[in-house]
Amino acid sequence: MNDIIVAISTALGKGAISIVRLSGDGCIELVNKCFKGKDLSKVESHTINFGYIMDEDKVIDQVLVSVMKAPKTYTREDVVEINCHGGIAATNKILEVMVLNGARLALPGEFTKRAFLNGRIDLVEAEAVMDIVNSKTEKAREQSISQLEGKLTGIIRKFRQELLELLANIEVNIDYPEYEDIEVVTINDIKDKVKSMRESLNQIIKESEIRKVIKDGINVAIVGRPNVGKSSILNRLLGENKAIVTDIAGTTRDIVEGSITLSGIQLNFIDTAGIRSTEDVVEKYGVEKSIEQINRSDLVILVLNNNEKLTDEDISLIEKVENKKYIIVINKKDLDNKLEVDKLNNDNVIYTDTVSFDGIDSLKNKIIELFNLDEIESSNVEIFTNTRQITLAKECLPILDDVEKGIIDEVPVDLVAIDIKRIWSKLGEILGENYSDELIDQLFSQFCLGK
Ligand SMILES: Nc1nc2c(ncn2[C@@H]2O[C@H](COP(=O)(O)OP(=O)(O)OP(=O)(O)O)[C@@H](O)[C@H]2O)c(=O)[nH]1
Ligand SMILES: [Mg+2]
Repeated sequence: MNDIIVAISTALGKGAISIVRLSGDGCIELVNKCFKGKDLSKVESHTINFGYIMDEDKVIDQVLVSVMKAPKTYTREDVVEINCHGGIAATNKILEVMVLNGARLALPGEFTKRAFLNGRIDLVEAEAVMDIVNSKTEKAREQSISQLEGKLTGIIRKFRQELLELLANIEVNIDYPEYEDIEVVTINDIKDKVKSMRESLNQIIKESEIRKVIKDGINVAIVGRPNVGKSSILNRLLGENKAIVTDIAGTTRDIVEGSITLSGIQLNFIDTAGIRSTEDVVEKYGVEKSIEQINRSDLVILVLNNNEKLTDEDISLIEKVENKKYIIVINKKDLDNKLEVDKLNNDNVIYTDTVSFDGIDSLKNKIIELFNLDEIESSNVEIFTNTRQITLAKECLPILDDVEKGIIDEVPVDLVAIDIKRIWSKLGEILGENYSDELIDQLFSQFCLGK
């Protein structure tokens, strides 16, 4: 039996409506005790009922109460949603009254966790719920809703079904080899099935890695020596003067961030302190942070000054970013060229002039080209959307290899069956069929309160 949980499900603040949500055995009776209006214990399921939430004989707010009886609810338990007038005081007071009457404050994600534990959704679908809430772009939302509709779940279930059929066939062959009329699964059948499954899984993993940017966006660090124009470039990319720009070298001390959407993908730009050796403690700290940002980013924009000769610091920065995706931006192109471009020997060079905006569009186009952003579509392809899913799927690949190799090496079929069971069980882990409490707690704690 599940206790009654309660949470404010809408963002707390001034708004037209707020929702206080409860789930668990007895929650309808609990709300009924504090409700003036119809007898909620007698109303039909899935009805909305007008009335008042009372604290003893004091009216707290005029409300609409949705009563949803198990099992056709979000959590598969009885659920009540109180729609009250949005506002911090009324909403908090209703929450307090519910707690005083026996409900417990829900943990983040606890409603969705119950939906999972009660078998209404699997783990992939639960993660999709969180992704929808966190979606910042249209493409990210489309991808998450397709996952919530169960497309990926469907594919995994199909793989598992095929594995089960293989196992069943193998067992029949092992247990009753003398029955000739039983459809014999030949070793080649297993090999073909396993091969095609490995190819499909591999393809989904590949697509998932390309499309990871739909959900996570792309983190772009803008780095370079002081005064080359990093902050000016950030401001031009964002279309607003977010970072302070001056002609004093060492203006930016702390990182400045800003986002834009490019071809439907979120780009998170991080402007950093100019990198140079310095004795200034604050600046030194900023420089360390800049180097850290290079390592963390998906793309580095390395800015050089067209009006100065290449320095040793520029060269050492180029070396630092060489094993990452990067674009070299030669800024201040309006000034005389002193930079030895031929020394760079690089295809990814863009010239900019932040005074006239020249080159900023070319820079954006270069980013689109580097990440193939125009070709990334969110719909119609099933993909894994987080590291947990991708890691588990990747763990299946070597086992599938082992099965194939085992067949070629004529390993006894019952040993092959053990590996097939392992793949079946790993795919089940993706759906949350065998999970550890720790993993589940950790996963749902990332959800919003009231979700
Ligand atoms: N002529 C010209 N000046 C520029 C251009 N871009 C930036 N500047 C100037 O260069 C100076 C430094 O610009 P910032 O954007 O602050 O440079 P930064 O790389 O962020 O500098 P730090 O924060 O000190 O590392 C300012 O005076 C800008 O006005 C450009 O394209 N052409
Ligand atoms: Mg700056």
